[in-house]
Amino acid sequence: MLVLLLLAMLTACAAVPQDLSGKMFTFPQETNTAHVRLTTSRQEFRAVTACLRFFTDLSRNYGLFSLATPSLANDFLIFKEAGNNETDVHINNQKVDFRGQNYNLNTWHSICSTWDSVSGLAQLWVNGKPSSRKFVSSGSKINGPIIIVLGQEQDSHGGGFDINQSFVGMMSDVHMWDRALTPCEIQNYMEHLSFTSGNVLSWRALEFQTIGRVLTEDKQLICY
Ligand SMILES: *[C@@H]1O[C@H](CO)[C@@H](O)[C@H](O)[C@H]1NC(C)=O
Ligand SMILES: *[C@@H]1O[C@H](CO)[C@@H](O)[C@H](O)[C@H]1NC(C)=O
Ligand SMILES: [Ca+2]
Repeated sequence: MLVLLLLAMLTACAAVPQDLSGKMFTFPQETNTAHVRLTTSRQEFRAVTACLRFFTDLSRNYGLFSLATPSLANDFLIFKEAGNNETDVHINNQKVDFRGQNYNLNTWHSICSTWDSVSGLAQLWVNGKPSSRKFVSSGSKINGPIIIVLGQEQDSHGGGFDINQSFVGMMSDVHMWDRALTPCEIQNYMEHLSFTSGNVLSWRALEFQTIGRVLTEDKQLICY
């Protein structure tokens, strides 16, 4: 009974939104278990934008943002390929690749991906630079129950993690919207100017649960 009560309390705690301004998630170890699960009540999307900032020294491939539904493990996925020149965006298990947006190791990067089902186009923004707008999937929607995971790439709904696709490093400022942001809004995010928080996921009111060794730490700022 006590255990049940404790479990209920822990679950309740996990659901309380936290303001993570000035914080980051640290993924300090290569595992096939450690991850963060993000919770939202929104379950149906005809358009999305997801933005986050990350820091890593990985040159192998890894997942940056993994949204799965029971039938589609890659219903919305941002996936970095090995080497440094290709990042894939998957929608409804369809993949499109964006090339030539290489980013250096050991420095913070801002990344956003947009998609809308009317045009079917996805676009990837890296450090203020847009990609070509490319077709990935149209006329469909992302339909929950959704599970959103940071730190691992889902090959099944909430699982199927591969240690060789795990993320090691830090992540911050994760936001998600149910529409494609305008280029101006994306620039504002990337340049740390004022922007409207995500209405699906907001770093300023994030409902999340960490599993395994993931730390919530103060973002390290450079002193002048
Ligand atoms: C990535 O592109 C750069 C030039 O932008 C090139 O020098 C490098 O070889 C490419 N790396 C890979 C792994 O393709
Ligand atoms: C991960 O990569 C290492 C080194 O390339 C390899 O030895 C190992 O078998 C891989 N593990 C999985 C689960 O694929
Ligand atoms: Ca995988």
